[in-house]
Amino acid sequence: MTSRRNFLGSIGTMTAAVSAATVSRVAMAALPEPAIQTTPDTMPPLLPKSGRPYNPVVTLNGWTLPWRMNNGVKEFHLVAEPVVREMAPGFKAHLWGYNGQSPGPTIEVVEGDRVRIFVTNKLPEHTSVHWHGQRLPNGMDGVGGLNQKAIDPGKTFAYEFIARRPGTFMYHPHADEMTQMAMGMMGFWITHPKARHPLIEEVDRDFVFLLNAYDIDPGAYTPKIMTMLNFNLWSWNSRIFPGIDSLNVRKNDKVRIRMGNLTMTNHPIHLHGHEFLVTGTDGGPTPKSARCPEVTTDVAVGQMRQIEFRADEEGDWAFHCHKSHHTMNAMGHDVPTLIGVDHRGVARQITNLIPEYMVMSERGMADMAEMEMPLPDNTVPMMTGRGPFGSVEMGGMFSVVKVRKDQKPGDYKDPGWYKHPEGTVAFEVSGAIAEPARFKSVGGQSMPLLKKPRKDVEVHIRKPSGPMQH
Ligand SMILES: [Cu+2]
Repeated sequence: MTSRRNFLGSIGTMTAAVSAATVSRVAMAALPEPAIQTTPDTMPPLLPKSGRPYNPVVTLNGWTLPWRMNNGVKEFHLVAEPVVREMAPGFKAHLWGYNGQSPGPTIEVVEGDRVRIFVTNKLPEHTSVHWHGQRLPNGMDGVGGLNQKAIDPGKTFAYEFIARRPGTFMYHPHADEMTQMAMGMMGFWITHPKARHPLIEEVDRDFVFLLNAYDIDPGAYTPKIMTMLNFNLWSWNSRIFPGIDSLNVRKNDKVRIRMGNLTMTNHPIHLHGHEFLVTGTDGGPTPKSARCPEVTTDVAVGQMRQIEFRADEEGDWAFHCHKSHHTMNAMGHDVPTLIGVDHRGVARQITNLIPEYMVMSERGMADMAEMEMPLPDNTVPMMTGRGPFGSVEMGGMFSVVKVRKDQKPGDYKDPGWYKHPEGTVAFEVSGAIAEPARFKSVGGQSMPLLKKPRKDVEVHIRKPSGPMQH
């Protein structure tokens, strides 16, 4: 009964709505049947069948949770449960999530909607749900122990509030948080504006995804939950390249992409070929005077960013985290750099003992992506993805924005590779190369050393080696 009082209290002056919102305890007991998703594919936008109209979002490799209207209240049913998530073709992880997948489904509502979310706990331990960024009664904020009793296994709790502020939000547990987020429990939340909003533009395409990270040893199925920094899988919506779908748009579409970061480090997200504006965060729409053109925006831990741009350049444009080790998949962290080391003799000796042995990285690491070395079961190569010109040599947080003039409005299907107009692809040049002019003088610094070292020092760059502090 406490939660009912909170809900009615939060409605405040909406007296007329109170009676409509009053549901008998019998009706409360009849939970909406939970929708379960069985595939990791990007689902088409869920057009609202009831309630106020809005332009729905598209969740990258995800889906939106259907709801039912119950006496003017939008009712959703989340089921917290262990799931098997395909992170890339051929690689399945045993995670925790909601309604069959990790992350959970996107929840879409409209500003002013009265919302009731049932949360059923099918995990082996207690949980709770925190509605990140929302204005709501304190007892609905979902911090286990602080705002509510945690939801024990087998129990169902209801959260009720009014979606007061339009914007970009997320949800995640606030009970044994480190374990439950390391296992993949999180989801996106959009509150659409109820009318034209001076700071929220209408767009043609609106994509959403969460940045998340896992530590799963090659060949294993379950993330290590005690990892604090050295995660080895950098994912968008629990998918890693080449498992992340492309963002397919029509030329001249106005495109919005919303991202939230639930990893333990920041991610500078970079788009090729276009400039974008950061138009909002989980704090709300960004004032127009504070928007400046960018091609990279950093999404810090626990932050959300929404970017907008006019997709006016046709092509296949890379879209990725700019930390180069976040566009790689699982690898050992202790790989020494062997660039420039000739180890043919050593390789021949080892090959006598282990026939599949291959030396990595004497010319860099691109060889690995091209050769696709034999791997343990259930993992993906560190760098892979076949493009029209060869291996893309990427992994992790990488996808492609595909801009096509013949992509139909509302069509999100992959149009295939871009066909470059004649003469617009970088090309090989043959013939003799002139000796470059080089500066002869060394140094030139304004403050010369008092005493020069007797011998010049030359260093070799060794990267990557040793643990990476992300
Ligand atoms: Cu990153």
